[in-house]
Amino acid sequence: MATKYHNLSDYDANSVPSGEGMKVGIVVSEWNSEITGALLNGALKTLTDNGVSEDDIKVMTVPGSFELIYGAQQMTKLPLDAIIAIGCVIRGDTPHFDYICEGTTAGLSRLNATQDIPVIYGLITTNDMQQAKDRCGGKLGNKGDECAVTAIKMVDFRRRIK
Ligand code: DLZ
Repeated sequence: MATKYHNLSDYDANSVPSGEGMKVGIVVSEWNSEITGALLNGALKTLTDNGVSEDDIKVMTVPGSFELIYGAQQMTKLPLDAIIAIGCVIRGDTPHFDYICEGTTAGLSRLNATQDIPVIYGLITTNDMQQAKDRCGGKLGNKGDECAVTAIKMVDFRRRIK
């Protein structure tokens, strides 16, 4: 979580294993594409900065954040080491926000716990567009960076536990 003490793009490069040879899938929601595109770019840059080859990254889009669950589940069938799910839900005037956030979070959590490869939670849930901009390359960094570092660390975790 971004706090005034923690920037989403800050990480200790020495603590990140090499991503060389890791295959990473990214499923991205088209809703709020200005935000999700920036999150995707952050994730791509941080993955490749840490050794993941562009050829080993597969990006797929889905219409909305709720579809991230199905999209990520389908991508687990591919020869990938981790999947990053990227979406942005912005609060509106109806309870729809809560249903999408809760449904998507529960679905991605279930996948993360039941699939063989880690599913990384890249869903931004904010009260307004400015809060989203702050978290996709703005004053609080980019959650895409955080997701990329987490994906590499979790692939390394799985390799070490085997
Ligand atoms: C319907 C909807 C609404 C109102 N808001 C968002 C949003 O802020 N972010 C997002 O990613 N998706 C939104 N959606 C679309 C739903 O995620 C989903 O695509 C539709 O309900 C169809 O299943």
